[in-house]
Amino acid sequence: MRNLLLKNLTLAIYAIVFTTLFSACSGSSTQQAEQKQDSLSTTQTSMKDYIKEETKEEREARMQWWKDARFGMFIHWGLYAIPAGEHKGKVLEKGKIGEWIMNSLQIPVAEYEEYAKQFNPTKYDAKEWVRIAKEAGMKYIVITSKHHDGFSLWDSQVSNYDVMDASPYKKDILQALADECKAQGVTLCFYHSIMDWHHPDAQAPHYPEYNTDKKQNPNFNRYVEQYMKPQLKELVEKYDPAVLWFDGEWIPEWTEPQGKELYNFVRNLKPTIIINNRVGKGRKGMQGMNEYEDAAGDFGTPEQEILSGKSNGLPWESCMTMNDTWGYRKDDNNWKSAEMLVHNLADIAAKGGNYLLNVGPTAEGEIPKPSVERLAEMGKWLQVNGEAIYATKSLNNFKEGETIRYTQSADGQYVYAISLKWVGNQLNLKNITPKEGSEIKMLGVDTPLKWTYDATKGLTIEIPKDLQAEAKRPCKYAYTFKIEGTEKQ
Ligand code: FHN
Repeated sequence: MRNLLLKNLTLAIYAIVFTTLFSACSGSSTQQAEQKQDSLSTTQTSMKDYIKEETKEEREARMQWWKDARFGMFIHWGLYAIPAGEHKGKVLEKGKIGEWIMNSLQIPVAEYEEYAKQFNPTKYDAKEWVRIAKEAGMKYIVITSKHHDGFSLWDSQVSNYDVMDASPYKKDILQALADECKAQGVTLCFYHSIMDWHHPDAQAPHYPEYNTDKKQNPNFNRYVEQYMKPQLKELVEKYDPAVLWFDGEWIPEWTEPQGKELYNFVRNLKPTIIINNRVGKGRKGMQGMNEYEDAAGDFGTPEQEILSGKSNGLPWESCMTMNDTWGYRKDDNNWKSAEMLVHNLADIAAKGGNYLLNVGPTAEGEIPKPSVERLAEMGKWLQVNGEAIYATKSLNNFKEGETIRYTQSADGQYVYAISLKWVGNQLNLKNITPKEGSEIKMLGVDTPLKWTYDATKGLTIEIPKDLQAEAKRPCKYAYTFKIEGTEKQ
Protein backbone atom coordinates (compact mmCIF):
# COMPACT_ATOMS: atom_id res chain seq x y z
CA MET A 1 0.00 0.00 0.00
CA ARG A 2 2.80 2.37 1.04
CA ASN A 3 4.66 1.50 -2.14
CA LEU A 4 1.60 2.09 -4.22
CA LEU A 5 1.08 5.51 -2.63
CA LEU A 6 4.72 6.39 -3.28
CA LYS A 7 4.43 5.17 -6.82
CA ASN A 8 1.27 7.18 -7.43
CA LEU A 9 2.85 10.26 -5.88
CA THR A 10 5.91 9.92 -8.07
CA LEU A 11 3.77 9.36 -11.12
CA ALA A 12 1.63 12.36 -10.24
CA ILE A 13 4.71 14.59 -9.90
CA TYR A 14 5.99 13.20 -13.14
CA ALA A 15 2.64 13.78 -14.84
CA ILE A 16 2.72 17.47 -13.93
CA VAL A 17 6.30 17.92 -15.12
CA PHE A 18 5.75 15.89 -18.21
CA THR A 19 2.48 17.60 -19.14
CA THR A 20 4.23 20.95 -18.96
CA LEU A 21 7.22 19.83 -20.96
CA PHE A 22 5.39 17.88 -23.60
CA SER A 23 2.03 19.59 -23.88
CA ALA A 24 2.65 19.96 -27.61
CA CYS A 25 2.81 16.22 -28.03
CA SER A 26 -0.52 14.57 -28.83
CA GLY A 27 -0.32 11.86 -26.16
CA SER A 28 -2.90 10.66 -23.67
CA SER A 29 -2.76 11.14 -19.92
CA THR A 30 -1.51 7.61 -19.43
CA GLN A 31 1.31 8.21 -21.84
CA GLN A 32 2.20 11.32 -19.97
CA ALA A 33 2.46 9.45 -16.73
CA GLU A 34 5.15 7.18 -18.04
CA GLN A 35 8.56 8.43 -17.15
CA LYS A 36 11.57 8.11 -15.07
CA GLN A 37 11.51 7.51 -11.42
CA ASP A 38 14.77 8.78 -10.01
CA SER A 39 15.00 5.97 -7.49
CA LEU A 40 15.09 3.49 -10.35
CA SER A 41 18.34 4.64 -11.85
CA THR A 42 19.72 2.01 -14.17
CA THR A 43 23.26 3.31 -14.31
CA GLN A 44 25.55 0.41 -13.63
CA THR A 45 28.90 1.61 -12.41
CA SER A 46 31.10 -1.37 -13.22
CA MET A 47 29.54 -3.08 -16.20
CA LYS A 48 31.22 -6.28 -17.24
CA ASP A 49 31.45 -6.77 -20.99
CA TYR A 50 30.07 -10.30 -21.23
CA ILE A 51 30.20 -10.30 -25.00
CA LYS A 52 33.96 -9.90 -24.95
CA GLU A 53 34.85 -11.59 -21.69
CA GLU A 54 32.79 -14.78 -21.54
CA THR A 55 34.65 -17.89 -22.74
CA LYS A 56 33.09 -20.46 -25.05
CA GLU A 57 33.01 -22.95 -22.16
CA GLU A 58 31.29 -20.48 -19.85
CA ARG A 59 28.70 -19.73 -22.51
CA GLU A 60 28.05 -23.41 -23.15
CA ALA A 61 27.62 -24.12 -19.45
CA ARG A 62 25.17 -21.22 -19.14
CA MET A 63 23.14 -22.44 -22.11
CA GLN A 64 23.06 -26.12 -21.15
CA TRP A 65 19.72 -26.26 -19.28
CA TRP A 66 18.03 -24.42 -22.14
CA LYS A 67 19.41 -26.69 -24.84
CA ASP A 68 18.42 -29.76 -22.83
CA ALA A 69 14.91 -28.39 -22.32
CA ARG A 70 14.05 -28.48 -26.04
CA PHE A 71 10.39 -27.56 -25.68
CA GLY A 72 8.80 -24.41 -24.28
CA MET A 73 5.50 -22.56 -24.21
CA PHE A 74 5.23 -19.10 -25.71
CA ILE A 75 2.36 -17.01 -24.32
CA HIS A 76 1.17 -13.91 -26.16
CA TRP A 77 -1.27 -12.20 -23.87
CA GLY A 78 -2.33 -8.62 -23.50
CA LEU A 79 -5.07 -6.09 -24.26
CA TYR A 80 -5.32 -7.29 -27.87
CA ALA A 81 -7.09 -10.41 -26.58
CA ILE A 82 -10.14 -8.18 -25.95
CA PRO A 83 -10.77 -7.03 -29.53
CA ALA A 84 -9.61 -10.53 -30.56
CA GLY A 85 -9.32 -9.43 -34.19
CA GLU A 86 -12.22 -6.98 -34.37
CA HIS A 87 -12.26 -3.33 -33.34
CA LYS A 88 -15.39 -1.18 -33.59
CA GLY A 89 -16.92 -3.45 -36.19
CA LYS A 90 -13.76 -3.62 -38.29
CA VAL A 91 -12.38 -7.11 -38.67
CA LEU A 92 -8.68 -7.69 -39.19
CA GLU A 93 -7.87 -9.00 -42.64
CA LYS A 94 -7.29 -12.70 -42.92
CA GLY A 95 -3.66 -13.52 -42.17
CA LYS A 96 -3.13 -10.49 -39.92
CA ILE A 97 -2.06 -11.32 -36.40
CA GLY A 98 -4.22 -10.44 -33.40
CA GLU A 99 -1.60 -8.66 -31.29
CA TRP A 100 -0.92 -6.22 -34.13
CA ILE A 101 -4.49 -4.89 -34.19
CA MET A 102 -3.47 -1.47 -32.82
CA ASN A 103 -1.15 -0.95 -35.78
CA SER A 104 -3.12 -2.81 -38.45
CA LEU A 105 -6.40 -0.97 -37.78
CA GLN A 106 -4.59 2.29 -36.96
CA ILE A 107 -6.14 2.69 -33.54
CA PRO A 108 -5.09 5.92 -31.77
CA VAL A 109 -3.32 5.47 -28.44
CA ALA A 110 -6.14 6.95 -26.34
CA GLU A 111 -8.72 4.76 -28.08
CA TYR A 112 -6.66 1.61 -27.59
CA GLU A 113 -6.12 2.50 -23.93
CA GLU A 114 -9.84 1.96 -23.42
CA TYR A 115 -9.15 -1.76 -23.63
CA ALA A 116 -7.10 -1.49 -20.44
CA LYS A 117 -10.25 -0.44 -18.60
CA GLN A 118 -11.92 -3.63 -19.79
CA PHE A 119 -9.07 -6.01 -19.06
CA ASN A 120 -10.44 -8.23 -16.33
CA PRO A 121 -9.35 -11.83 -16.91
CA THR A 122 -11.27 -13.41 -14.07
CA LYS A 123 -10.65 -16.90 -15.44
CA TYR A 124 -6.87 -16.50 -15.40
CA ASP A 125 -5.52 -19.45 -13.43
CA ALA A 126 -1.73 -19.53 -13.37
CA LYS A 127 -1.77 -22.97 -11.79
CA GLU A 128 -3.79 -24.34 -14.70
CA TRP A 129 -1.61 -22.66 -17.34
CA VAL A 130 1.56 -24.09 -15.82
CA ARG A 131 -0.11 -27.49 -15.49
CA ILE A 132 -1.03 -27.41 -19.20
CA ALA A 133 2.56 -26.53 -20.13
CA LYS A 134 4.05 -29.12 -17.83
CA GLU A 135 1.76 -31.91 -18.96
CA ALA A 136 2.63 -31.06 -22.55
CA GLY A 137 6.25 -31.76 -21.68
CA MET A 138 7.24 -28.12 -21.90
CA LYS A 139 10.13 -27.18 -19.65
CA TYR A 140 9.89 -23.40 -19.82
CA ILE A 141 7.39 -20.64 -20.40
CA VAL A 142 8.08 -17.37 -22.21
CA ILE A 143 5.31 -14.84 -21.57
CA THR A 144 4.90 -11.34 -23.03
CA SER A 145 5.73 -9.04 -20.14
CA LYS A 146 5.09 -6.24 -22.63
CA HIS A 147 4.27 -6.59 -26.32
CA HIS A 148 4.49 -3.86 -28.99
CA ASP A 149 1.27 -2.24 -27.72
CA GLY A 150 3.15 -1.21 -24.56
CA PHE A 151 0.81 -2.66 -21.92
CA SER A 152 2.67 -4.29 -19.02
CA LEU A 153 1.42 -7.44 -17.33
CA TRP A 154 2.98 -6.58 -13.98
CA ASP A 155 2.91 -3.69 -11.54
CA SER A 156 5.62 -1.59 -13.14
CA GLN A 157 7.04 1.19 -11.02
CA VAL A 158 7.73 3.43 -14.01
CA SER A 159 4.35 3.10 -15.66
CA ASN A 160 0.70 3.22 -14.86
CA TYR A 161 -0.12 1.57 -18.18
CA ASP A 162 -0.04 -1.79 -16.51
CA VAL A 163 -2.39 -4.44 -15.24
CA MET A 164 -2.32 -3.07 -11.71
CA ASP A 165 -2.94 0.59 -12.40
CA ALA A 166 -4.88 0.73 -15.65
CA SER A 167 -7.10 -2.34 -15.50
CA PRO A 168 -9.92 -3.38 -13.17
CA TYR A 169 -8.16 -6.72 -12.65
CA LYS A 170 -5.53 -5.23 -10.34
CA LYS A 171 -3.54 -8.38 -9.84
CA ASP A 172 0.03 -8.98 -10.86
CA ILE A 173 -0.21 -11.55 -13.64
CA LEU A 174 3.52 -12.23 -13.77
CA GLN A 175 3.78 -12.73 -10.02
CA ALA A 176 1.09 -15.40 -10.07
CA LEU A 177 2.81 -17.14 -12.97
CA ALA A 178 6.24 -16.86 -11.33
CA ASP A 179 4.87 -18.45 -8.14
CA GLU A 180 3.26 -21.31 -10.04
CA CYS A 181 6.28 -21.93 -12.23
CA LYS A 182 8.34 -22.26 -9.09
CA ALA A 183 5.82 -24.55 -7.44
CA GLN A 184 5.54 -26.84 -10.48
CA GLY A 185 9.19 -26.77 -11.58
CA VAL A 186 8.76 -24.97 -14.90
CA THR A 187 11.27 -22.26 -15.84
CA LEU A 188 9.89 -18.75 -16.24
CA CYS A 189 11.12 -16.47 -19.02
CA PHE A 190 9.96 -13.14 -20.44
CA TYR A 191 9.33 -11.80 -23.92
CA HIS A 192 9.83 -8.03 -24.00
CA SER A 193 9.24 -5.67 -26.89
CA ILE A 194 11.79 -2.95 -27.58
CA MET A 195 9.30 -1.28 -29.92
CA ASP A 196 6.53 0.46 -27.95
CA TRP A 197 3.49 1.93 -29.70
CA HIS A 198 2.21 3.51 -26.52
CA HIS A 199 5.16 5.42 -25.15
CA PRO A 200 5.51 9.05 -26.31
CA ASP A 201 9.30 8.73 -26.48
CA ALA A 202 9.05 5.57 -28.54
CA GLN A 203 6.67 4.83 -31.43
CA ALA A 204 3.42 6.41 -30.18
CA PRO A 205 3.95 9.65 -32.13
CA HIS A 206 4.35 7.64 -35.35
CA TYR A 207 0.58 7.13 -35.40
CA PRO A 208 -1.22 6.19 -37.67
CA GLU A 209 1.59 3.86 -38.66
CA TYR A 210 3.32 2.89 -35.44
CA ASN A 211 5.51 0.37 -37.19
CA THR A 212 7.39 2.44 -39.71
CA ASP A 213 10.93 2.70 -40.96
CA LYS A 214 10.30 6.22 -42.21
CA LYS A 215 10.25 7.99 -38.86
CA GLN A 216 12.50 8.08 -35.84
CA ASN A 217 11.59 9.47 -32.45
CA PRO A 218 14.39 11.86 -31.41
CA ASN A 219 13.58 11.09 -27.76
CA PHE A 220 13.96 7.34 -28.14
CA ASN A 221 17.08 7.19 -26.03
CA ARG A 222 15.16 8.68 -23.14
CA TYR A 223 12.59 5.88 -23.46
CA VAL A 224 15.44 3.36 -23.40
CA GLU A 225 17.20 4.79 -20.37
CA GLN A 226 14.26 5.98 -18.33
CA TYR A 227 11.58 3.46 -19.15
CA MET A 228 12.69 0.29 -20.91
CA LYS A 229 15.80 -0.37 -18.84
CA PRO A 230 14.06 0.36 -15.51
CA GLN A 231 11.29 -2.02 -16.58
CA LEU A 232 13.82 -4.72 -17.42
CA LYS A 233 15.54 -4.17 -14.10
CA GLU A 234 12.21 -4.64 -12.33
CA LEU A 235 11.48 -7.80 -14.28
CA VAL A 236 14.85 -9.35 -13.55
CA GLU A 237 14.98 -8.35 -9.90
CA LYS A 238 11.39 -9.16 -9.10
CA TYR A 239 10.72 -12.34 -11.03
CA ASP A 240 14.16 -13.76 -11.80
CA PRO A 241 13.47 -14.85 -15.40
CA ALA A 242 15.85 -17.38 -16.96
CA VAL A 243 15.56 -15.94 -20.48
CA LEU A 244 14.87 -12.47 -21.82
CA TRP A 245 13.35 -12.79 -25.25
CA PHE A 246 13.52 -9.44 -27.01
CA ASP A 247 11.52 -8.48 -30.08
CA GLY A 248 10.58 -5.38 -32.09
CA GLU A 249 14.25 -4.63 -32.65
CA TRP A 250 13.85 -3.77 -36.35
CA ILE A 251 12.74 -0.19 -35.68
CA PRO A 252 15.13 2.41 -37.15
CA GLU A 253 15.65 3.93 -33.69
CA TRP A 254 17.46 0.75 -32.55
CA THR A 255 21.07 -0.08 -33.41
CA GLU A 256 23.44 -3.01 -32.94
CA PRO A 257 25.66 -1.07 -30.47
CA GLN A 258 22.52 -0.36 -28.41
CA GLY A 259 21.69 -4.06 -28.62
CA LYS A 260 25.13 -5.02 -27.36
CA GLU A 261 24.86 -2.49 -24.57
CA LEU A 262 21.43 -3.80 -23.59
CA TYR A 263 22.73 -7.38 -23.67
CA ASN A 264 25.45 -6.43 -21.23
CA PHE A 265 23.04 -4.40 -19.13
CA VAL A 266 20.79 -7.42 -18.63
CA ARG A 267 23.68 -9.86 -18.09
CA ASN A 268 25.06 -7.54 -15.44
CA LEU A 269 21.71 -7.66 -13.65
CA LYS A 270 21.72 -11.45 -13.82
CA PRO A 271 24.91 -13.07 -15.16
CA THR A 272 23.32 -16.47 -15.88
CA ILE A 273 20.44 -15.13 -17.91
CA ILE A 274 20.03 -16.16 -21.56
CA ILE A 275 19.14 -13.54 -24.18
CA ASN A 276 17.91 -14.05 -27.75
CA ASN A 277 19.48 -12.47 -30.82
CA ARG A 278 16.66 -9.95 -31.23
CA VAL A 279 18.34 -7.86 -28.56
CA GLY A 280 20.45 -6.43 -31.41
CA LYS A 281 20.07 -6.16 -35.16
CA GLY A 282 21.63 -9.50 -36.08
CA ARG A 283 18.59 -11.56 -37.01
CA LYS A 284 18.13 -12.36 -40.67
CA GLY A 285 14.40 -11.94 -41.41
CA MET A 286 12.05 -14.72 -40.40
CA GLN A 287 14.80 -17.30 -40.84
CA GLY A 288 16.03 -15.75 -37.66
CA MET A 289 19.69 -16.71 -37.53
CA ASN A 290 22.45 -14.10 -37.46
CA GLU A 291 23.38 -12.04 -40.46
CA TYR A 292 26.83 -11.25 -39.16
CA GLU A 293 29.37 -12.96 -36.91
CA ASP A 294 29.60 -10.85 -33.80
CA ALA A 295 25.87 -10.15 -33.37
CA ALA A 296 24.62 -9.81 -29.80
CA GLY A 297 22.54 -12.57 -28.29
CA ASP A 298 22.82 -16.21 -27.28
CA PHE A 299 20.48 -17.91 -29.71
CA GLY A 300 18.87 -17.53 -33.10
CA THR A 301 15.11 -17.15 -33.47
CA PRO A 302 13.56 -18.65 -36.62
CA GLU A 303 9.94 -17.54 -36.67
CA GLN A 304 7.16 -19.73 -38.09
CA GLU A 305 9.82 -21.87 -39.70
CA ILE A 306 12.31 -24.61 -38.94
CA LEU A 307 15.91 -24.47 -40.11
CA SER A 308 16.48 -26.69 -43.12
CA GLY A 309 19.53 -28.22 -41.45
CA LYS A 310 21.66 -27.95 -38.36
CA SER A 311 23.04 -24.58 -37.35
CA ASN A 312 26.73 -23.99 -37.65
CA GLY A 313 27.28 -23.12 -34.04
CA LEU A 314 24.61 -20.68 -32.84
CA PRO A 315 21.97 -22.37 -30.67
CA TRP A 316 18.47 -21.79 -32.00
CA GLU A 317 14.83 -21.93 -31.13
CA SER A 318 11.98 -22.04 -33.59
CA CYS A 319 8.96 -20.11 -32.37
CA MET A 320 5.64 -21.03 -33.93
CA THR A 321 1.91 -20.54 -33.63
CA MET A 322 -0.55 -23.42 -33.48
CA ASN A 323 -3.00 -21.51 -35.67
CA ASP A 324 -2.14 -18.33 -37.61
CA THR A 325 -1.94 -15.76 -34.83
CA TRP A 326 0.14 -15.20 -31.70
CA GLY A 327 -2.34 -13.04 -29.78
CA TYR A 328 -5.91 -14.41 -29.59
CA ARG A 329 -8.16 -13.93 -32.64
CA LYS A 330 -11.67 -15.26 -32.18
CA ASP A 331 -11.99 -16.11 -35.90
CA ASP A 332 -8.75 -18.03 -36.35
CA ASN A 333 -9.46 -21.74 -36.47
CA ASN A 334 -6.67 -22.79 -38.76
CA TRP A 335 -5.10 -25.21 -36.30
CA LYS A 336 -2.09 -27.36 -37.07
CA SER A 337 -2.70 -31.02 -36.27
CA ALA A 338 -1.14 -32.66 -33.21
CA GLU A 339 0.68 -34.92 -35.65
CA MET A 340 2.28 -31.98 -37.39
CA LEU A 341 3.32 -30.45 -34.08
CA VAL A 342 4.93 -33.72 -32.93
CA HIS A 343 6.74 -34.02 -36.26
CA ASN A 344 7.98 -30.45 -35.94
CA LEU A 345 9.32 -31.18 -32.47
CA ALA A 346 11.16 -34.30 -33.68
CA ASP A 347 12.55 -32.46 -36.71
CA ILE A 348 13.75 -29.53 -34.58
CA ALA A 349 15.33 -31.79 -31.95
CA ALA A 350 17.15 -33.75 -34.68
CA LYS A 351 18.60 -30.47 -35.93
CA GLY A 352 19.66 -29.48 -32.42
CA GLY A 353 17.08 -26.73 -31.87
CA ASN A 354 14.34 -25.85 -29.41
CA TYR A 355 10.62 -25.56 -30.12
CA LEU A 356 8.77 -22.61 -28.61
CA LEU A 357 5.12 -23.23 -29.29
CA ASN A 358 2.63 -20.43 -28.80
CA VAL A 359 -0.70 -20.11 -27.06
CA GLY A 360 -2.83 -16.96 -27.19
CA PRO A 361 -5.15 -16.90 -24.18
CA THR A 362 -8.55 -15.19 -24.37
CA ALA A 363 -9.39 -11.90 -22.66
CA GLU A 364 -11.01 -13.91 -19.84
CA GLY A 365 -7.73 -15.70 -19.25
CA GLU A 366 -8.29 -19.10 -20.81
CA ILE A 367 -5.97 -20.97 -23.15
CA PRO A 368 -8.16 -21.88 -26.15
CA LYS A 369 -9.43 -25.46 -26.07
CA PRO A 370 -7.90 -26.51 -29.43
CA SER A 371 -4.47 -25.49 -28.07
CA VAL A 372 -5.03 -27.38 -24.83
CA GLU A 373 -6.06 -30.51 -26.74
CA ARG A 374 -3.00 -30.41 -29.00
CA LEU A 375 -0.67 -29.81 -26.08
CA ALA A 376 -2.14 -32.77 -24.23
CA GLU A 377 -1.47 -34.96 -27.28
CA MET A 378 2.12 -33.76 -27.42
CA GLY A 379 2.48 -34.50 -23.73
CA LYS A 380 1.26 -38.06 -24.25
CA TRP A 381 3.76 -38.52 -27.06
CA LEU A 382 6.60 -37.14 -24.95
CA GLN A 383 5.70 -39.41 -22.04
CA VAL A 384 6.75 -42.29 -24.30
CA ASN A 385 9.37 -40.65 -26.48
CA GLY A 386 10.82 -37.90 -24.28
CA GLU A 387 14.15 -39.66 -23.93
CA ALA A 388 14.71 -39.18 -27.68
CA ILE A 389 14.06 -35.44 -27.41
CA TYR A 390 15.29 -33.94 -24.13
CA ALA A 391 19.02 -33.47 -23.53
CA THR A 392 19.94 -35.18 -26.78
CA LYS A 393 22.65 -34.38 -29.31
CA SER A 394 22.41 -34.35 -33.09
CA LEU A 395 24.12 -36.69 -35.51
CA ASN A 396 26.00 -35.33 -38.52
CA ASN A 397 23.22 -36.79 -40.65
CA PHE A 398 20.16 -35.75 -38.72
CA LYS A 399 17.78 -37.54 -41.10
CA GLU A 400 17.44 -40.52 -43.37
CA GLY A 401 14.98 -40.24 -46.22
CA GLU A 402 12.01 -38.00 -45.57
CA THR A 403 10.55 -39.83 -42.61
CA ILE A 404 13.41 -40.70 -40.25
CA ARG A 405 14.90 -38.18 -37.82
CA TYR A 406 17.88 -39.07 -35.64
CA THR A 407 18.94 -37.89 -32.21
CA GLN A 408 21.58 -39.30 -29.89
CA SER A 409 21.80 -39.70 -26.12
CA ALA A 410 24.09 -37.16 -24.42
CA ASP A 411 26.66 -39.87 -23.63
CA GLY A 412 26.69 -41.01 -27.26
CA GLN A 413 25.72 -44.59 -26.38
CA TYR A 414 22.32 -44.66 -28.06
CA VAL A 415 20.95 -43.44 -31.34
CA TYR A 416 17.23 -42.73 -31.55
CA ALA A 417 15.59 -43.21 -34.93
CA ILE A 418 12.25 -41.41 -34.89
CA SER A 419 9.98 -42.53 -37.69
CA LEU A 420 7.42 -39.90 -38.66
CA LYS A 421 5.13 -42.55 -40.08
CA TRP A 422 4.18 -46.08 -39.11
CA VAL A 423 6.89 -48.38 -40.49
CA GLY A 424 4.91 -51.50 -41.33
CA ASN A 425 6.63 -54.86 -40.87
CA GLN A 426 10.24 -53.79 -41.19
CA LEU A 427 12.38 -50.72 -40.79
CA ASN A 428 15.59 -50.49 -42.78
CA LEU A 429 18.21 -47.94 -41.75
CA LYS A 430 21.36 -47.36 -43.76
CA ASN A 431 23.03 -44.72 -41.60
CA ILE A 432 23.43 -46.60 -38.30
CA THR A 433 25.83 -49.33 -37.21
CA PRO A 434 24.36 -51.18 -34.21
CA LYS A 435 26.55 -52.62 -31.50
CA GLU A 436 26.90 -56.36 -31.95
CA GLY A 437 24.61 -58.37 -29.71
CA SER A 438 22.81 -55.28 -28.39
CA GLU A 439 19.08 -54.86 -27.88
CA ILE A 440 16.92 -52.61 -30.03
CA LYS A 441 13.62 -51.44 -28.61
CA MET A 442 10.74 -49.28 -29.65
CA LEU A 443 10.18 -46.71 -26.93
CA GLY A 444 7.08 -47.64 -24.96
CA VAL A 445 7.39 -51.37 -25.77
CA ASP A 446 9.19 -53.67 -23.32
CA THR A 447 10.04 -56.58 -25.60
CA PRO A 448 13.22 -56.08 -27.64
CA LEU A 449 12.81 -56.23 -31.40
CA LYS A 450 14.53 -58.69 -33.73
CA TRP A 451 17.13 -57.18 -35.99
CA THR A 452 19.80 -58.04 -38.52
CA TYR A 453 22.72 -56.05 -39.80
CA ASP A 454 24.62 -56.29 -43.02
CA ALA A 455 27.28 -53.74 -44.09
CA THR A 456 25.61 -53.22 -47.48
CA LYS A 457 21.94 -53.79 -46.65
CA GLY A 458 22.17 -51.85 -43.41
CA LEU A 459 20.17 -52.40 -40.26
CA THR A 460 16.81 -54.15 -40.58
CA ILE A 461 14.44 -54.11 -37.62
CA GLU A 462 11.43 -56.44 -37.52
CA ILE A 463 8.17 -55.03 -36.22
CA PRO A 464 6.00 -57.68 -34.54
CA LYS A 465 2.46 -58.43 -35.68
CA ASP A 466 0.76 -57.26 -32.51
CA LEU A 467 2.04 -53.72 -33.01
CA GLN A 468 0.49 -53.47 -36.46
CA ALA A 469 -2.88 -52.65 -34.91
CA GLU A 470 -2.92 -48.94 -34.17
CA ALA A 471 -4.59 -49.40 -30.83
CA LYS A 472 -1.74 -51.66 -29.63
CA ARG A 473 1.01 -49.15 -30.34
CA PRO A 474 2.57 -47.20 -27.48
CA CYS A 475 1.76 -43.83 -29.05
CA LYS A 476 0.49 -42.05 -32.14
CA TYR A 477 2.10 -39.76 -34.72
CA ALA A 478 5.78 -40.91 -34.59
CA TYR A 479 7.65 -43.98 -33.33
CA THR A 480 11.11 -44.14 -31.81
CA PHE A 481 13.66 -46.95 -32.09
CA LYS A 482 16.39 -46.94 -29.48
CA ILE A 483 19.55 -48.41 -30.92
CA GLU A 484 22.84 -48.96 -29.14
CA GLY A 485 25.28 -47.98 -31.83
CA THR A 486 26.82 -45.22 -33.86
CA GLU A 487 26.34 -43.21 -36.97
CA LYS A 488 28.02 -44.67 -40.04
CA GLN A 489 30.98 -42.46 -40.97
O1 FHN B 1 5.81 -8.71 -34.24
C1 FHN B 1 6.04 -9.85 -33.48
C2 FHN B 1 4.85 -10.73 -33.38
O2 FHN B 1 3.77 -10.04 -32.87
C3 FHN B 1 5.18 -11.91 -32.48
O3 FHN B 1 5.44 -11.46 -31.18
C4 FHN B 1 6.36 -12.65 -33.01
C5 FHN B 1 6.86 -13.78 -32.16
O4 FHN B 1 8.13 -14.15 -32.55
N1 FHN B 1 7.49 -11.75 -33.21
C6 FHN B 1 7.28 -10.55 -33.93
C7 FHN B 1 7.79 -10.39 -35.24
O5 FHN B 1 9.02 -10.98 -35.48
